[in-house]
Amino acid sequence: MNQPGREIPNNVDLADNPRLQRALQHWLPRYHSWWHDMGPDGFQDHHEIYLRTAVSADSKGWADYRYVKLPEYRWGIFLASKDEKRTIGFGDLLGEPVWQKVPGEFRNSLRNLIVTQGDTEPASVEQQRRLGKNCPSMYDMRNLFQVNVEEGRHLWAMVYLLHSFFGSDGRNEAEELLERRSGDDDKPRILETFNEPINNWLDYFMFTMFTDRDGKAQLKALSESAFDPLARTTRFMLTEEAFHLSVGDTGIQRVVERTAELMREMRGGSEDVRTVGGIDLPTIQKYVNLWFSTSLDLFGSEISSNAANYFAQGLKGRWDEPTYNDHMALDDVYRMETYEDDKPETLEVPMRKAMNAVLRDRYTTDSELGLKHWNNVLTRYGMSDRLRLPHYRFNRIIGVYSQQRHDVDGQAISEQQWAQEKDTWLPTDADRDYVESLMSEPVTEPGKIANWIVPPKRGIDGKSWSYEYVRTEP
Ligand code: BYC
Ligand code: FE
Ligand code: FE
Repeated sequence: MNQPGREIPNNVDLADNPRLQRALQHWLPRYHSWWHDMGPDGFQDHHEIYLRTAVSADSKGWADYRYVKLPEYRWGIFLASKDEKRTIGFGDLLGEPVWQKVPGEFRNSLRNLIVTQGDTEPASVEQQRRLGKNCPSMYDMRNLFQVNVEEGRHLWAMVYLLHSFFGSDGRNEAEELLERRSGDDDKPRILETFNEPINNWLDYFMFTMFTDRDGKAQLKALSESAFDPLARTTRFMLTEEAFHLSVGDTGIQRVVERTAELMREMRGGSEDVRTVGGIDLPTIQKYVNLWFSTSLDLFGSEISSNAANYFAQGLKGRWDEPTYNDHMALDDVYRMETYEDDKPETLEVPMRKAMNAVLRDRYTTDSELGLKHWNNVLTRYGMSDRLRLPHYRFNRIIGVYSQQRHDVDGQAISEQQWAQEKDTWLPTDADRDYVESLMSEPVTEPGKIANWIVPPKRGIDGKSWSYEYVRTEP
């Protein structure tokens, strides 16, 4: 740990940056002890995992694969390559050169954005730390750990920015990122959804499908930032994020396929697929309803002056900002359907104030793609059932729809109707108990798979899915 510059894979000239090295020297041992305490439970010392490690920012060969013990994973610091001519792409400073340092007047806002982003990364590792113990296959276990180490690296990415550009405040924030704990009463993680433990694999696949996808959306928005080091850091994070999303998307697809298979074996009879150990479609739909709605809360309020300021100041843009025509967004309005005293009402919100809703809509389109994959499976099995996203007004805790109950179609309903029907829309304790009863034992033999899911189409790094991705020391 004497010269982190030499040991840490990076493309930020760490070896020639004594100031950053000194800051990291203090933080790294704390990171390692956090990982040891809060990383995957029971897989720290005696298991070697076949993992991908980022080793450069070259789009062709940015990662390599090898067996590593989790604590020995080589977390690194990578930024996408620099474009010397890059200018600010939106907001009041449109067309000016991007910043290589943090302008004093935006320091607090930028720090808060980076801290909020950074906080979710270790939070997700903490939430998922027990899932190795009830995995459906060795392949899935390996993917879980892959996601976990990369979320650890995403924390490093944000800590790199805090240490490099935010002085002693930044160093303090970097410490606190290791002190908050998911679900802790005194020092919880910042955003709501990241304080719930994830104990079963249906929740896990939904989380990587819907909550990691909020990560993708936020990173897309931050990768447009006028603060160039943030833009370049988040751009590289997105290359890793794609795999996290595929874990969720294909994970649910495999669950749906197993359900369809079991139903076909029962010859479409009226029998409950639970009697043969499958996860019934109504239960899957409830989990979709839950995870889509709680992930929408992560976008913040649909009407937000924070969001307007971030956009005006060039700190946070839109998903693929260059594809928009008007980068000022001063004249447009966003038509928002709300309720005033139970009557539908359309608010005309100035576009900049509606940027959280704009990002949420883009996220929704992206989520629909996953739903299409799952429904294609049902079509292939000749089934007429379909899974769908609930309306964005359903089950909201944050934002303009949180004041009123809504059903899955977005209709306003009374508290009493909600109480009567919510168990048909959201997983009940009994649903959870059932799902978890399927996962009481891990399946860890190569080539074996739990009964409630089908194997993936292919494995990792050109290997078969039944490859020995996790080796145990004798
Ligand atoms: N829970 O104007 P408003 C990921 C706060 S996931 C608790 O509505 P704003 C990942 C808000 O902070 C992506 N508090 O919201 C996924 C504000 O407080 P202050 C993470 C909340 O600021 C899986 C106040 O309410 N990245 O990477 O426009 C695995 C009023 O806020 C919540 C980011 O989030 C909530 N849900 O937007 C691993 C990007 N929502 O400032 C990783 C950075 C709002 O008044 N963060 N509040 O004290 C942001 O861009 C914004 O902070 C938010 C909120 C979009 C989160
Ligand atoms: Fe991440
Ligand atoms: Fe992720």
